[in-house]
This record gives sequence, structure tokens and C-alpha cells, in this order.
Amino acid sequence: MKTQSSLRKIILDTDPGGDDIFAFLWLLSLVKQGLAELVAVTSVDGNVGARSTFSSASQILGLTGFQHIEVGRSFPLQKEVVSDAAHIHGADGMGNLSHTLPPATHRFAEARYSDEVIIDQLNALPGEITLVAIGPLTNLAAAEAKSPGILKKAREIVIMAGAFQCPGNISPHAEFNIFYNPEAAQIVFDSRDDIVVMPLDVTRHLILTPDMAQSVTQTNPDSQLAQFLIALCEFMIGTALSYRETGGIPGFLVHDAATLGYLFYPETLMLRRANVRVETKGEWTRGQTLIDYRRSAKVNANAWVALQVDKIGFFTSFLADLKVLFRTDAHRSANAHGSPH
Ligand SMILES: [Ca+2]
Repeated sequence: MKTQSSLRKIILDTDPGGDDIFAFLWLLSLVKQGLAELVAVTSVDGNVGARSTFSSASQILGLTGFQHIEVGRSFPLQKEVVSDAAHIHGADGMGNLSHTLPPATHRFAEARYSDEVIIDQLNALPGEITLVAIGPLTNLAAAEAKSPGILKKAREIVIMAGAFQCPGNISPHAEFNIFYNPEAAQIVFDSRDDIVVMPLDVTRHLILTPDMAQSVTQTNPDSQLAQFLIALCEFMIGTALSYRETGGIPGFLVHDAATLGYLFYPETLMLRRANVRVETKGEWTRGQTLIDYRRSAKVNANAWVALQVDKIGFFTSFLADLKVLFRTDAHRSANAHGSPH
């Protein structure tokens, strides 16, 4: 039995986003199982705009009975060079399904800014909070800029970001989260020497298929959460296939979930120590992440980079945990026929 003090306390920094939602639900399942504590969700402008990622985060918390958890709001990024990823995730970031869910209960206008939430929580519990960042790194960088050294107060920082020995997904060399705000990413890599990175090198292997989604929801297929998950999966598969992200396999990449795989099932990943730099200027390479593989001595490693994943082990754990949500979701469903767990 875990004691309260040994629980992972987590702030989830997210820009939902279809794959964000699967990571989010995995984390909520771990919370329900008493394996993690979700301190706050800090939404960030990214896949879609700041208001949408905020309200999506609120809707997911409401759908799963966690509406008491704080959601931070972000500010829109003032940049002209990048567009969001609504073409991948739907205009609302949730496969255009947000209208099928209970409305957001958190109020954007009254919410604290995400960087303030991060600063306050890290100051309140220095060394205890793990930051899991699965969107552009704008909020983390803003916190570091406002309060230099604050990110060192996190127990650990785990990010889904980058592409090292494989192509990017937003440009030939860049992964979306870095490309969206490379300057912020470099600030985060400069903030401490142990940033944990889940890049496309591993996440491009994490293809969630309709069979997997069905197996997760089968204990309570009529629940609102099940219907949402299946519909979201269908939407994401449509865009994944049109962008040829899965080698033709009907499925979609659950990139962001890799961060939770690392934290709770670390045996599924192989990581390499490295000094990671971010290209912030290149005309064709802006947002590229680089490791120096030359044989000269390196004295300034700043990261742990995952380069291999045991995908069978990963999905075994991921799917088993997601199933827990459907056992406990029964009492929330309009068509509930199960009994509360
Ligand atoms: Ca994301």
C-alpha cells in the first residue's frame, strides 16, 4: 500500500489534443487507483487555442468526476509563423466532440494563469511535484522567466517533445510541441540537467487501434466516456491515415501517453543521456532537436532521451489502466447498467 507521501504529485501541462486526452485519462486512472495525485492541470495554447484547451481540460475532468482539480489558463502565443493543429485534432481539439460532453465547469475568465499555478505549486512543495508537459513548453518557460530557478524545484520534468533520429511531424525535422515554441523549449532544456524527453523516436511506434479502444470500453460501452473515447479514436484515425502517420495501419499515435509510460512503467523505455539543443533560427530546421553524437567529451548533458520503447509492454499497462475508468464510470452514465466500483 502506497503511503500518501510516496505518491507521485503531478501537474499535467497539456493542450488537448486527441492524444493528450488519452494521456490525461491514463493519469486519471492512476489517480483513481491511488497511484498518483493530480495537483493541477495547466492548459497551454498549442494544438488549438488557449480557450479551447482550457475548456477541454475542464470537460475531461468533469466527465471523470475530477472537476474539483484546478485548471490553469494560458495566454495565446503571439507568433505569426506557426499555425495550430486543428486539422489533426478537430477545431475544438477533441475531434469536434466537445458538444457531446457535459459543459466545462471551470471558468476561463476567473482561472489563474498556468505559469502562476506552476510557480505557486513548486514553491509550496519544492522537490515534490513532477511536471508532465505534453504541449508546447510555453507555460514552463514563462514560469522560469518570471521566477528564475523555479523549474529546479520540480521533482522531475517529463516532456513529450522532439525528433532525433527520425523525421518530424510538423516539418521535415521538427516535432510539433518544439516547433510551436522553440525558444520556450530551449529555456526548459537550460533550466536543469535532467529533463526527461519522450520524442517521436519512441512515440511513432505507439499506434492505438480501434480494437484496443473497444477492449478498453467493453465493460461499459454505453457510458458517455466510452462513446466519447470510441468517437475520438475514429476521428483521430481518420486524420492519422490522411497524414500517413501510422504506416497505413488504421490507428493513431498516442504520443503524449509516453510520458506516463516512463513515470509508471519505466521498464518499457530505454533512455540515453545527452545534451539536447533546439534549433531556434533555421529557415528549414526551426524546432529541430539535436544530440551531438561526436566522440568528443561531453560535460554538459541536460537530458534523458528515450530512444526505444517496448510497445507491447507499454500497451499492456496502458490499456489495463484505462479499463479501470470504465468500471468506475458506470455510475456517471445516463445509460448505466453497471454498479459503482
Ligand atoms: Ca499535446
